[in-house]
Amino acid sequence: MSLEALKSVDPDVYDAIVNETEREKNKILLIASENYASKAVLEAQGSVFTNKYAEGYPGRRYYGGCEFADQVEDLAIQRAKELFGAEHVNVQPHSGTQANMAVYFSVLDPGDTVLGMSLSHGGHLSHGATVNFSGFLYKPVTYGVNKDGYIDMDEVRDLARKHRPRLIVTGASAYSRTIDFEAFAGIADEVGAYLVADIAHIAGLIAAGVHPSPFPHADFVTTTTHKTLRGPRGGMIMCRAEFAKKVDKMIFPGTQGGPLVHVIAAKAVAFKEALTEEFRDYQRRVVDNARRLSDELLQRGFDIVSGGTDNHLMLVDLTGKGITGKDAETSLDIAGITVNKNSIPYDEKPPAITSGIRLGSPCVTTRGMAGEEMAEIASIIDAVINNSKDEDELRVLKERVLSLCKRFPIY
Ligand code: DSN
Repeated sequence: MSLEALKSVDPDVYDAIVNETEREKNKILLIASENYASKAVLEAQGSVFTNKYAEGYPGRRYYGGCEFADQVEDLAIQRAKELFGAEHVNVQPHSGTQANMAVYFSVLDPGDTVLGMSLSHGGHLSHGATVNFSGFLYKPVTYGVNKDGYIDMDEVRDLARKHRPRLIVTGASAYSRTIDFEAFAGIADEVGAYLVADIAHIAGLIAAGVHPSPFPHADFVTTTTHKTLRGPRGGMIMCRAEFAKKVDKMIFPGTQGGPLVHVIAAKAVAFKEALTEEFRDYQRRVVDNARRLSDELLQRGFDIVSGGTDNHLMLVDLTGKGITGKDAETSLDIAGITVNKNSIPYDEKPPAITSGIRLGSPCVTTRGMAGEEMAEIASIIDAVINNSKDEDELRVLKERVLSLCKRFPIY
């Protein structure tokens, strides 16, 4: 995209964008929740739809001139329905947390009990973390993973029977194993709870059929659109038809004003891309690459929580390596590999330090990297962790990263 106007009006922001482009080009991005959106998605998101107010829904707006906004929102809705087999779709949430908020507001009263995965075991802020609205507006009860790193469905059932939650939310930000939506639905049915599946991390895998679908098991399915789904930054709610009116009212006017029509246009583009065989193949490669990276790290003596991965991410437990997640993140970044520090289950270190790092394969797979490159990345990570304080060695390793990046250009 040409940035000529920006360059002359605001050289500071122009420089930041150029620098960010270089960063994304010359580093290996292993943040599990990130991806490279396509040029078509970027163009739609950077379009004149950013100028448009369109409060309301297609055909029922509070502003004139919404005919083309209606067109892109209808396209996004129809494509999402096709992609996920959803009865009702709302593409207006600005984020995954806002999607969850609208769902909770549509069926819960303040003080109701919500059962979700503990943030410290891989859950998400909006699943009942005490620092989030979901934790202070509702009464959170949390389940975790067992010592093997797996969600223990017996524990979930016991907690549900004991606390009788009005809503159970499943889904995670740092869980590398398949989520059994059917088992969650059985527990929710038994205790009379609504079931929300937050599929933000694995939406692309589900769309491609490489992870089981939450449909028809969940009452509500929420997601972001920018992770494995590879669309613009944003959120979405899917639900049974019976909840359609309540959900729509809780997005607008309940918790949001005007929708971001330029983002909705970009969501429509991403969903079109996700309906292709190329995308399904991409998701299969995402999972293959994560598995290969995990295997290569295991062979080099790293501990992976749960011993591996079924999806796009893994949690590396660095306890045995004598380095914190924070320091590993810093040293890896010096060598050109971007990751995030992450608490591991039963972590004794605080969240700002942590004993682990989270690695994901979506970005490197979008660049076209495959098995051999996963082996090379694991070898570089191993060398960084073993030489984390040796700046000279980290600079040498950075050359290996650069050479990989040059072979797999972005855009
Ligand atoms: N913060 C996101 C992640 O990195 O997983 C989840 O919203």
